[in-house]
Amino acid sequence: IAVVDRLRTAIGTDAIVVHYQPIVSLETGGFIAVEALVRWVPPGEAPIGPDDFIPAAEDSGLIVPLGEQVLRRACHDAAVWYRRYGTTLTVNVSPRQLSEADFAARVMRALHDAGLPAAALILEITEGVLVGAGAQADQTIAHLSELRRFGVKVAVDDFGTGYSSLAYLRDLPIDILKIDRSFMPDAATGDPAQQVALVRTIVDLAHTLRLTAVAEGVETDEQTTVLRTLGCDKGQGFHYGRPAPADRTAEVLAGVV
Ligand code: G
Ligand code: G
Ligand code: MN
Ligand code: NA
Repeated sequence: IAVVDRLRTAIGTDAIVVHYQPIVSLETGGFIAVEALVRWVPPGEAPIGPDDFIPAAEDSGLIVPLGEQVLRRACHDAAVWYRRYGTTLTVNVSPRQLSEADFAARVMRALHDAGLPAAALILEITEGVLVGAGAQADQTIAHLSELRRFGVKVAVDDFGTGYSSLAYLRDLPIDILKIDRSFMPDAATGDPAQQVALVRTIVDLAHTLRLTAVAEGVETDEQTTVLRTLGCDKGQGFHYGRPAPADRTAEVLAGVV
């Protein structure tokens, strides 16, 4: 059976699972947020990662109900974490979801039903979503602007790999830049001084635009030290924690493990 037909059957069932990866404050070291990352676990089979089904979900339109399921599940799980620890939630959204006429209403309903305040939610979009004139980009910008008026924040994911111009970054309704993990300094792959200078440039750009800088793909203590020195606000990566199921994440946040 084609992957799309199998996925269609899985949506709405507990074969769609949401894992959470911690995001830390580089100032305090504390876990301050989690990113929701979807997995598909067909009964009796190995889990399938998002890279192997999100593209098909986007092409087929299944990303709309799938994304809604992930958003609702994640808001529900995060509501208790937010009440207990102030942990915020960041959720990836696809261009297709953002172009739905009722996108903002769906997000507000998910927040309301979960009892999660709008200020506890961040939506992650990719640079491409906002770039380029046209009705679709206008619609997306209108949705994000509306949600921001309620306190929802917007993060640009994988920053530095796309095509956003400085004018877009200045003018668009965004709050956070997530620096793509390919920019993390790595002695094995290049000139350390140049790598660090590049990260510094992105962090300074974020701050010049009054945006929060989040480093992705942090895997070592050395990288953490560099990021703190550069004044990067937050970090995410295997060094702080891998994506984990909700029950495990609850234990990590509680300090049990
Ligand atoms: O979880 P990693 O573990 O493999 O995620 C791979 C990619 O899939 C990431 O780039 C992430 O942005 C994307 N992704 C993960 N979960 C979701 C989701 O719920 N919706 C969308 N649109 N993308 C997701
Ligand atoms: O594109 P996005 O940032 O939404 O995706 C997060 C993806 O990055 C997930 O696939 C997640 O498993 C992966 N990831 C998270 N932390 C690290 C890390 O430290 N190193 C690497 N190589 N991948 C990571
Ligand atoms: Mn992301
Ligand atoms: Na990313």
